[in-house]
Parts: sequence; C-alpha cells; structure tokens
Amino acid sequence: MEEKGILPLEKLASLAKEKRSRLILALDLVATGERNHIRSKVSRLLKDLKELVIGIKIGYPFLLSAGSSMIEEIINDYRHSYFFIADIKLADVPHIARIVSSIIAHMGFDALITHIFQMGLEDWLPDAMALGIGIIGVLMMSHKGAKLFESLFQRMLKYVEAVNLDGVVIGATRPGYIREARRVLGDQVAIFSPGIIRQGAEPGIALKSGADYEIVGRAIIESLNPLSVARYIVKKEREIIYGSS
Ligand code: BMP
Repeated sequence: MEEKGILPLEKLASLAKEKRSRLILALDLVATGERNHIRSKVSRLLKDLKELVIGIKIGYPFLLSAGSSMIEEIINDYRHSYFFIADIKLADVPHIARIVSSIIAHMGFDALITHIFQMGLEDWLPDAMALGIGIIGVLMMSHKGAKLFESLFQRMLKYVEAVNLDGVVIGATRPGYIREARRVLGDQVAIFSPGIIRQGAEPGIALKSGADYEIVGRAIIESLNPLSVARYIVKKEREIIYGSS
C-alpha cells in the first residue's frame, strides 16, 4: 500500500483542479470471457478518459467478476491518474466493517463507500481512517424507491456530522437534498452525486446544487464513443464551476 496524504480526499481535489473536471466513472462492467481481453478493454478505456475523468468507482459488478488481483493491477497502473473508490456499500457490524475496510485499503483503493443507517461507524472508522482511506457514506440514494432514506434523512445527516465522514453520496436526482446537506455540513464533507443521464439528472445539476463530484456509469461505458460523452459532461461541469468550458 502506498503512503497516502493527510487528508484522504486531497488526491481527488487535486486531480479535479488539474483536469478541471468533477467526473467520476462508475466502472460497472462485468468481466466475462478471456482475462486479457477484459484487462485490455479496461486499460483502453482508462487511457482514453485520462484527461477528463478524475476518479474510478468500482462496485460489485466488476469487483466480483474481475477479482481482486486484476483490480489491484489496474489500481497500480493508474494510481497517479485516478482516485479509486470501492463501492461496497458496507452495512455490517463493526468488527466485520473493520476487516473489510482494511482489505480494501490494502488493495490500493483511495476510498470506500459505506452505508450509514446501520450506525456503529464510530467503532471502526478511526481504524479505517488510520489506514489513509477516505470514507464516504450513503446519505440519499438516487432511485425513486428509496423512501426510507427520505424519512431518515435528517437523522442520518446529524449522524454524518457526528462521525466526521470524508464524504457522502446523494443522488443527483435529488437536488433539494444536496442543497440541504451542503447547508448543514459546510465545505468539510464532499458530496458525490450519481444518477446522471441514464437515471434522468442532467450533467452539472448536482454541482449547481452544491455537490462536489458527479458519478456516471452507463452513459459513458455503454456508449460507442465514451470519450465524446465524457467531453460533453465535463463541458457542462466547467460551465457551472468556471462559468465557461
Ligand atoms: P449509472 O450512471 O449507470 O446510472 O450508474 C450510477 C452508479 O452510481 C452505479 O454504479 C450505482 O451503483 C451508483 N449509485 C447510484 O446510482 N445511486 C445511488 O444512490 C448510489 C450509488 O452508489
């Protein structure tokens, strides 16, 4: 594992500044077929998107189908170009969360995503943070069915403040909740927003509402021209952040 900076999300913030982008790719590929084939497909994609994308979010589809050794190789090859987030939406008892977060940190990931409704995070967060890994909690999901998140939002927001998370996930489809979280949490907690294009949110809207980063999966990886979609999204983001593209 490589030595990390003092603030776990510092690397992401500096990549954002350097590339003038807030775009994180959800690498939701299923690694079927020949290992070398999928390995070179991912390499090609990551090479092509290097100037525009600042982070790679790896969730269960790729984690489970590609396996940890391929993922470690990819992180190792691209660790200077991207911030790597393990989207494992952890929701377990503290002693298991402690073990899993340590495995994720040793794989080379820069941050992991955990649920927060299970609470008890204060029992394992200090150990995970000591490994230099950023911890991002799911505060409000993007899909329509996430009703329980709506009723628990204010309590979970207070909990986020109390446990000192590095970041939260709030769907880009829910700009009102992004605004409220930004108002309460101030600038110390980064807001990550998925749900763009394929789930209906326009690129840039989440940033306009106060989010820091936008997460996009299918609109890019299922496109025949991922680079041009990424260009379009980053152009929209730059208009919001810098007032011009
Ligand atoms: P897409 O852009 O293809 O809709 O993908 C969105 C990504 O963000 C997926 O990887 C999904 O797991 C994640 N995500 C989401 O869509 N909504 C949430 O509330 C939380 C997520 O992590």
